[in-house]
Amino acid sequence: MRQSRTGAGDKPAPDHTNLPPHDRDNKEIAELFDEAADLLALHNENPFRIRAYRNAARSLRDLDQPLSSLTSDPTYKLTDIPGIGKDLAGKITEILSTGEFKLLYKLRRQIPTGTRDLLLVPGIGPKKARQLERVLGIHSLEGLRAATEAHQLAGVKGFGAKTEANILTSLTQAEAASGRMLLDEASDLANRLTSYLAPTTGNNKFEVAGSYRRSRETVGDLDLVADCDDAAALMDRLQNFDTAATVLGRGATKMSLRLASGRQVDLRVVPRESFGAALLYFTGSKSHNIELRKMAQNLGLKLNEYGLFEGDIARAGRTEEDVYRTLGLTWIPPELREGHGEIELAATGRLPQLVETQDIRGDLHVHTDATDGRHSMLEMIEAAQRHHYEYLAITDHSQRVTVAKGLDEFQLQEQWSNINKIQGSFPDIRILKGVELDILEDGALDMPKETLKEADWVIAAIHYGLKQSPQVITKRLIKAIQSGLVHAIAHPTGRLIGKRPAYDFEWTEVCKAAVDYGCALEINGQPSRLDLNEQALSRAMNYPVHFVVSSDAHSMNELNFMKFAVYQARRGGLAAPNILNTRDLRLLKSKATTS
Ligand code: DGT
Ligand code: CA
Ligand code: CA
Repeated sequence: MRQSRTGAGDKPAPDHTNLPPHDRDNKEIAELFDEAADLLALHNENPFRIRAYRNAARSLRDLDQPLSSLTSDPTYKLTDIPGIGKDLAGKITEILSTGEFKLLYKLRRQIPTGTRDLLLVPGIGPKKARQLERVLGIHSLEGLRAATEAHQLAGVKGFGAKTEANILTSLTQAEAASGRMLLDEASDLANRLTSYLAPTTGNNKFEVAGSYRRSRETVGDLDLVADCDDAAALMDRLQNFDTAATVLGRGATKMSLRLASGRQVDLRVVPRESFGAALLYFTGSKSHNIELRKMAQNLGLKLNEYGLFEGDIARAGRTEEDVYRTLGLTWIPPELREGHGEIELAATGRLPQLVETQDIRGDLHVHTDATDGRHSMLEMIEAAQRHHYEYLAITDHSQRVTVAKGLDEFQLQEQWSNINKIQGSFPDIRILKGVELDILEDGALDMPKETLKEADWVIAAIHYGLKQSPQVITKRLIKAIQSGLVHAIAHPTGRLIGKRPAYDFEWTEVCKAAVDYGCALEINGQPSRLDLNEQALSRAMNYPVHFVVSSDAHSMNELNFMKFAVYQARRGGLAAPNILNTRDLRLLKSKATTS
């Protein structure tokens, strides 16, 4: 067993035997260091730096004394641990004292989830993941499957036919485990479950927690948390939600169910006084929970799904607010609970005032049956009125998008004169004459300038030539922005979740042009797009650029997709003033160069 140093002079080594076992710390910090090493390697960082994190992780796992007790000895030096130099000792102190690890948050923000998912496949480490990304442009498990099935892997350096075959086998497993719901499916299921269970949950507390409550862009399973006098009755009812469901497990307070659709639902029933702590725990994320638990430990408290305890005495637990307050934090909105530095912001009162769905005054991206929408313009306007919007932009496709029956200038002008005619019948909502304008492969606009000058609202988008180089895409976007005729760029990265990676471009150049020309960037609420997503937002927010949130509705019902755009904006930390369509119509256009 490793001994604490007795230090200089007469000071005896402290007796750790009475301390609670904190040996979780060693393992958890080792895990964080391993993750940091993986992400640094994905970044192609200095190999020595990567190896330092890996060695340190191994050292911490081998250590047979809890770090927290070692550090409470003032004579002990972390640098005495093999493989821990000054820099890493500082990181350990940071994690132990603040519960945070800033470098890791930064790395997590910088690397898209899809790329990180590749590391879940056995046989693929950071080096291979980078190779796949560089040579074949693979950014997701889906992309990896397509390339593997097309036998493209065998030709890549470091991969042979055998590796390819192995990857194909392990992929199936990885995908089966990671079959995830898009937000509309998760939201429908959550709503159906909530109303189905309402007769049993009655006046008690009930909430859908997990990644769903955090509005992550995809959801693995639904986690229900209830406080209920009769747990068995609630479970019986849940079991009958879907008669073809399989019960994966059932105990006195928890149950897991696989629905006929293959989706999993977990239920946890807790006493009333624990509801807040349980909701907090099952909302996650895991990294957020780990940081909170560390904070609690630093205050001499213990946090779990039953409450925040001092010895055996509960200090908080009934509500989330109570728990956060007792830890010295303001309540943190679920969308921010990803372990990206939100706890520090909450501790210092610097959390942003996140935008809310009620702040949104109009939808600026909507299609009709003139192109690929399902409902007529009148139907879309009436539906928008039910959302109490003050304005609505009709933005059908321009001609280049032939698959969507895109409009030419004459058809567009006809639609606009139609808007002029009917506006009088809708005194409460202003209909904006708009278009979703294609940015052609050479950056030219898919509509004559003269026509565009008459538009109230032009959103421009790239639908073709998505595989062009980042330099070419950058030029296209900038050329469109510099035309001075474009109010916003729609779905700016073009990604489709699980189907198509984002195209890349020079963010600095595009964002600077957007700022200079008063062109906003869209956060698109289509569940398969959610574009910009939180990683993209954190890049774009380095510039004083404006955003719009849109539904991109292709039917009346899809106007509801606005909420998904708002959730992603919240995940990106956006406040109402960052978003143009929280504004009054007169203040809507941020354009500096045209009017
Ligand atoms: P998902 O379902 O994959 O989209 O993601 P989550 O975040 O809903 O994860 P899930 O369903 O596995 O667990 C729900 C929450 O429970 C999770 O966000 C945090 C909490 N939790 C689960 N496992 C652990 C754990 O090992 N440690 C800690 N601290 N929290 C956990
Ligand atoms: Ca979940
Ligand atoms: Ca779960």
